[in-house]
Amino acid sequence: MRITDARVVVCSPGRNYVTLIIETDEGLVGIGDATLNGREMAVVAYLREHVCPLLVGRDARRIEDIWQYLYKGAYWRRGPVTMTAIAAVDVALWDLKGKAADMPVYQLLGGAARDGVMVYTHASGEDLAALHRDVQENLDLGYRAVRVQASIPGLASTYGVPSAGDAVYEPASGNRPQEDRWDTAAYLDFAAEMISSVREEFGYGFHLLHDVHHRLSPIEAAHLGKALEPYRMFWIEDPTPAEDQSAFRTIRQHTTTPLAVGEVFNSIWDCQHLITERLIDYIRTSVSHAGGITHLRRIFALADLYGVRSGSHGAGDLSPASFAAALHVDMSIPNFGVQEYMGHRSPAEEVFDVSYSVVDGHAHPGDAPGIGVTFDEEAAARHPYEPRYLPINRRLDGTVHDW
Ligand code: EZ4
Ligand code: CO
Repeated sequence: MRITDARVVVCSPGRNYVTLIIETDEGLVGIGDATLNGREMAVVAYLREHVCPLLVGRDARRIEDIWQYLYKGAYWRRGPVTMTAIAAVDVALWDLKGKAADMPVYQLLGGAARDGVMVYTHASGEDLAALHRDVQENLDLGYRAVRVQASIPGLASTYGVPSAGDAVYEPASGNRPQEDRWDTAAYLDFAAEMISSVREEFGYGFHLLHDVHHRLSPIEAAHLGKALEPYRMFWIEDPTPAEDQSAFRTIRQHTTTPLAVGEVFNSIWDCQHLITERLIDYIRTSVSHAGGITHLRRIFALADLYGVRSGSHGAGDLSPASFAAALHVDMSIPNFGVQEYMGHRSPAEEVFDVSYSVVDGHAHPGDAPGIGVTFDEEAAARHPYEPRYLPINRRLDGTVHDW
């Protein structure tokens, strides 16, 4: 099965997605997600200029060889742009392999290790009453795990709290990012109040998660973890910027609140010490940002050796092709923890036709061959790319703060 064409399509059906399409001489077509939120066109150029021309003529069945060729062969290794591009190729090749075998990808990965994949959903609100309404709605929909975020009193805007009824966190800001203000003290006081209010209102019959978006120092994160211990969190996510893996040792020494990190990681080397020194409980690397199914499985296999479970990133900026690929991995690994599920903003469904389903808080990839997602290029052309950035975060004195 030779690759005859590899091309990249950028579209914005509800938000921006970059999709790699690989065609073969057997008439089969595979797709992979190459979206890197706010830096989309960098991956487009990497693929178009440096990767697609190298794919044409190659044997599409040689997934591992092509992965190594693109990773080791480039000399310049790792990094979000490179690894997102390689991920898109890898997922498209797994999609093709599944189609050639007439099997869903999870069957090729060893088959179902569980009946379905527990997902966690997002609940948020401008205040605690609005957050509680959203939590109730999600529990009514059958979700068993809920991530809660609410606007921090006194700050003009809080990331992760979309305007009512919307499902996108990035403000429509055109060619420049919006600038938000951040106050760690206000956040720390409010976070404990928010989490305790949710447990008081709804009890302990579901898993409770919270995302810190890398905004605390290690000792501040330790303080938060300790403060939240009574509320039996499923995890606190991204408590501190994680390029310094040793920072987690400080947090770990002080709290039993489970820790999750890794949505911005792109390689096994970003989490080697976090895993082997048991500094975290969940590794959040995603299929589309951490080198595809091939590399993500390697990360999860390492994590399994050390009792660390998966908890892949699954926000709406990861396209339906990415979410589907994640579900195939989640279904088949022994150390699955939870899968993030934010859903996709309309009209994504015009462009991506999916075989996966989410029922009672559990997702299943479906049994269509490959990853089970088809991409409609004509529909995509109706929704052209719109530049959009993640916001910048500044402290009250104007200093640029961590994400
Ligand atoms: O900020 O996906 O857990 N989810 C998150 C997301 C991320 C975006 C970044 O592109 O933290 O909202
Ligand atoms: Co996150």
